[in-house]
Amino acid sequence: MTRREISLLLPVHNEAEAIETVITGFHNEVCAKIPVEIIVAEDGSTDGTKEILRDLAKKIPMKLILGQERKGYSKAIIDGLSKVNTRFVVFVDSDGQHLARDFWKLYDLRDKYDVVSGQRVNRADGFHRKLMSTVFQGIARLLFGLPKFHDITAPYRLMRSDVAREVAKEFRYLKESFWTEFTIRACRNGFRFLEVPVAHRKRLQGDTNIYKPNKLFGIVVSQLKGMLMLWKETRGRQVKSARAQEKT
Ligand SMILES: Nc1nc2c(ncn2[C@@H]2O[C@H](COP(=O)(O)OP(=O)(O)OP(=O)(O)O)[C@@H](O)[C@H]2O)c(=O)[nH]1
Ligand SMILES: [Mg+2]
Repeated sequence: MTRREISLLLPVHNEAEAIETVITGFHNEVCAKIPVEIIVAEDGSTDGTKEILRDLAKKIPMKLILGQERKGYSKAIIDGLSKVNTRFVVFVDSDGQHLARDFWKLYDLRDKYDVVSGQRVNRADGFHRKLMSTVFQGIARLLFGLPKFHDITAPYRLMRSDVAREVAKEFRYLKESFWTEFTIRACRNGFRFLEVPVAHRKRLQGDTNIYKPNKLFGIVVSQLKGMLMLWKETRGRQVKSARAQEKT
């Protein structure tokens, strides 16, 4: 493989303590072996992350998207996706919770499924986070008739870029849980998933940027409302049956 066929898209917000280690880790583990384009979707950082990224970009080739205002995870992912021009894209958080070496578990299955999703085994999150995920996973399954998922919100995923774009352009409601809405819509659009176990550890430094304890109640309410709106929108619309794999 000479031409780049894969992009690695990292959303970044206030990750000054971790970002250099994480990007260097992926660069050494993956970019040293296959040509991968690193795309960094950063916005709203106030802790020196932008400066670290600008310096790092002098040593490691990457596309940098820097924004002054915080966009939120979902918008950052969607904007980052607009810069992808490779056949496949891998999404991964930039806080060091995932291992670069697990990339190969996803990569090896890239031609066999539409979406290969890194199922977090021994998820290194607090009880309330795991409980929230389990409950929302159950609700999503009931409301949308999804197949059984172990980790519907998994943020480490590989897929064809056309699949990512097709589904992401429909995204509307679950701003605090992009991957839940993505998974629901992708299943309804007939895309085939495989979950692959990957490691998960505590973030390298700092604290969650999204599920802050004082925001949890608001997030739960907005997620429930979002699920309901998504259900209303999709109710009565036929689910597409699994599509044949697209040939190149
Ligand atoms: N560009 C961008 N990235 C974001 C934003 N919010 C979060 N992120 C990134 O998205 C990833 C997930 O956010 P986290 O705060 O780690 O959320 P989490 O993994 O659910 O929480 P922890 O378990 O505490 O790590 C991290 O890499 C963040 O830097 C945002 O508004 N914009
Ligand atoms: Mg995290």
